[in-house]
Amino acid sequence: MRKHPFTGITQVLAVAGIILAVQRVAIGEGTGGAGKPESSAAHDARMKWWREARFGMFVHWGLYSGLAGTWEGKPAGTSGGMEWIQQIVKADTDTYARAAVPKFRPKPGFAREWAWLAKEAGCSYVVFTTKHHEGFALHDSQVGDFEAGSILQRDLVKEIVTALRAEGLRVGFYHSVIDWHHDQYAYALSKQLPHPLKGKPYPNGARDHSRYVQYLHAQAEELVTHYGRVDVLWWDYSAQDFQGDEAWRATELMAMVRKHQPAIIMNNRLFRTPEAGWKSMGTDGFVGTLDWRYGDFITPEQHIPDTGMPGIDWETCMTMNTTWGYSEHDHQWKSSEALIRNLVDIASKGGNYLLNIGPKADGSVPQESVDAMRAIGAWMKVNRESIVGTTASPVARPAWGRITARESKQDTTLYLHVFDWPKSGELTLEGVPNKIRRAKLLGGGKLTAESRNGVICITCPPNAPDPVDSVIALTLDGPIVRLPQAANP
Ligand code: JFZ
Repeated sequence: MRKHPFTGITQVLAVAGIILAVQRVAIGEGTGGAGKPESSAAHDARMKWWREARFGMFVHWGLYSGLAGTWEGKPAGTSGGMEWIQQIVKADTDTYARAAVPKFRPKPGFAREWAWLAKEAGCSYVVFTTKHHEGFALHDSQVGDFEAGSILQRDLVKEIVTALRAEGLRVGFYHSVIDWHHDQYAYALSKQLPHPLKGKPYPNGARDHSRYVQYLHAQAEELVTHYGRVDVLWWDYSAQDFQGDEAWRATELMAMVRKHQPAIIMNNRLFRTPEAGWKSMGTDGFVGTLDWRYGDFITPEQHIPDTGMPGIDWETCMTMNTTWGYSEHDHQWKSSEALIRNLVDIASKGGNYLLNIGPKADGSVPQESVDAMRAIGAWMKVNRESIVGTTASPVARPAWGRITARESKQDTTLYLHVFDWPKSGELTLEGVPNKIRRAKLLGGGKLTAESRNGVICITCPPNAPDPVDSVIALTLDGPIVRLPQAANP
């Protein structure tokens, strides 16, 4: 809710303030805002919890959730991101708001259900949309009126953060720098970024993009100062032709966030350059390097990289059906088997899995997503130690599944994730010469393991304990000797 509307003299003073701020940047103060480069040790310390977490829940929720993929009584589509519905139907923001606002009715206590679900599934963190491309902010903002404070007299960000913290979950804010509502967002500056009015003249005359950027920074500052510790900032997104300092004053934006939240972890989507890990447009191509000034991790979307990337932190975000925001028309749900195996595949390559739910307008979670999260949770209850706190496999990917690892000074535990249980009654692992200490099945049951001609052979019961993924914890002496052919799968 806007408490101090800019009018008359205050507006003049505010604009003067902006001009002064811009001048200060121009003469050097605040440029290269990240300051001194961070040491590797400091970076590792900051990334520690995130690297251990391996599994987070993503939430896409906004006005689009109430439209549910339907515009004027007809499906806007049956697959793909329905949080883009304003763009799909090319609605201006007033038309969109008139249709969507009356439908967005969060029920009391909705956020606790999200938190319980994430906790039950075994997630360590939750990243949720504080504002998506539609421009509607879920917090009670003082610098705008297209936000929950003005429209619902609620602070939904506060409700969500409170619920997540109560379950001991880490908190991440997704925040869109693309904005289809703000009347100074100069969409004509980019050919590559989406906007419902793209190709049309600005309906309100010339736009001053710097005023939008001022608003973007002000809302981001509210988000990182009003809600206690924020663990992740998940920016979205930039294009080759519009990105970084030019589009968002990104270096300054990141420095401001870091000033208030020194330990925060941010993604790479304020930029679209090789230094920020990007190959080009799209969300699957990444170069093998990342300069931390542009983000702490890269963000493969709907895609699991073929191999891990040594030295680069990454997080695959993925939908359970094909849309991020709720759609009543999308029934292409992935099986819980596929989701569990994705989590394992990602962990075996040293990445994180950020799995999305798209709650409805009242905040309730679609039953299919509740069921899937619970199925993952049931698997995690037995097998959590093979995911949380593990590292990428030090040995090549076996034909029967995946491997995650936990190394200590004295020994190494390899978690053998068996997707295809051996019909022969024997599971083999090649290329690991270490002496065997013990083998056991997670969930109970000792197994015999022996080394024959340098091949580890584990005798297995006839039926798979878990048809999705049975995990054998194989503990070996010392560190794993990484053989040249055993490159990280
Ligand atoms: C973005 C959003 O547009 C989408 O709605 C969702 O929030 C997802 C997690 O992130 O998706 C993108 C981002 C970039 C491209 C495509 C989709 N791109 O560069 O082509």
